[in-house]
Amino acid sequence: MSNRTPDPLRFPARLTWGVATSSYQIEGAAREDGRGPSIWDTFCAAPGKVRGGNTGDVACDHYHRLDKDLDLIQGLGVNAYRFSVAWPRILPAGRGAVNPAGLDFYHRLVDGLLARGVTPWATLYHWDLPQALEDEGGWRVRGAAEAFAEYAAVVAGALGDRVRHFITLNEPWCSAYLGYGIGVHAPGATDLAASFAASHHLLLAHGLAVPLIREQAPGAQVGITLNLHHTYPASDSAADRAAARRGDGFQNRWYLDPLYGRGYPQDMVALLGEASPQARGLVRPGDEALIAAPTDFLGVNMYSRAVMQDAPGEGWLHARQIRPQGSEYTGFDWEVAPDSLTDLLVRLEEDYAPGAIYITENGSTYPDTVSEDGTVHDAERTRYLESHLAAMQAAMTQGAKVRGYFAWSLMDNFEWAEGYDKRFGIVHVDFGTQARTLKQSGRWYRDFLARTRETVGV
Ligand code: IFM
Repeated sequence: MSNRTPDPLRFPARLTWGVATSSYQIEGAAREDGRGPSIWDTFCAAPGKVRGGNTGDVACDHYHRLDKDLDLIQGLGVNAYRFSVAWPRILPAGRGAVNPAGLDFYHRLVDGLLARGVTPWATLYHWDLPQALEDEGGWRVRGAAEAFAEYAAVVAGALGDRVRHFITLNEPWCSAYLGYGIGVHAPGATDLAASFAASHHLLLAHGLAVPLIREQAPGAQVGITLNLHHTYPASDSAADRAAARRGDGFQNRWYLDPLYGRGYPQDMVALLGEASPQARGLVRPGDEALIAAPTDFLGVNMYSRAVMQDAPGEGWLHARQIRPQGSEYTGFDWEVAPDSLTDLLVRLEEDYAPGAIYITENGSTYPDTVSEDGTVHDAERTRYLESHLAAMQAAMTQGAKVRGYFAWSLMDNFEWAEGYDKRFGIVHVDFGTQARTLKQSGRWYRDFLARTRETVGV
């Protein structure tokens, strides 16, 4: 943990302060009201893919506990809530017939938020691809991008009179690389070329969707969320500095460069060789212009940093991420590195100048338990939260146009391949009883927001 003293945290007025979740991680009701199967239903059903054989069938049962969960959100004093829409609830077969019951759930969610004075932020894709599209090749093929554009237009048309903030994709790096490259996420493929094909089709999906969302929801703010790691060399050697540059290319520039009109980074295209979507003829003339469709904001999901060391012959990147000694680590073994958030935000401003930056996820997992006194004493998460808010504040004083922050996550939920083993919530969930308990970190966030509201207004 850094030695920074986070207090007093002082932010300007009119920032967005929220909590975030995603559909498959919290909703449950996996087979209700006409929802079609998603790649995560299939992945969870395959033996050995998810810790403990856990699934999102019930998750936090949010689908059935909507009103109480909205009260919980309101009680935190946030002014925004970031959720995701489950594509298979809206278009059970991925495209074509719209399922009105699926849309109805999000109408109730959005209306319920607005009635409580909370601004809805809708993410359109947080990894639950309809299985019917995966059966056609999934993100490996261009058809998924076209289907996503159709779906985005349906959701923006239905909700856009009340939802004024749309995020097209959440963390396309994860969908592409974890899902198609190393197989630890759905659909579980292990093929480098497929993962880079997927990354291109995901970016294309975003680019095709942006103008359609604008058409259906005039005046709405549209952006994309990336998971970014500021990248550092393990030593000052030229080799390690080059490894850090490659790590940055893989994790950050592969997405940022085309989104901000620079096209795909040529050093990475060369490194990928035959596995690149360019070599395979998947990047058609005009695609890069579509991907660079102007957006209103960049969503940044930040959890840690990457320290890279040169490793000739190791994987296609010839680099490895090292685990720095003497650092603090979360329950996921992710290094706690708040200063890297400042570096990241300042770098994004300098290199890409997005119209606005929102931290759309930031948080940590620890093995929390409810003590006998009924409290979850998660001091580490509270420190994590405080230190990262201080890091965001530092970046703002250095000129980064950060306009909001969403804590990940509102509540403990289905943490993908880790099942229910990793808890990221500021609200504890007992998955046996579905009891929700505000953790100390949640109380801290609520009190911080109340102080901020008093001093500058939220
Ligand atoms: O839970 C995930 C979320 O779905 C995407 N970003 C990272 C979180 C923690 O792993």
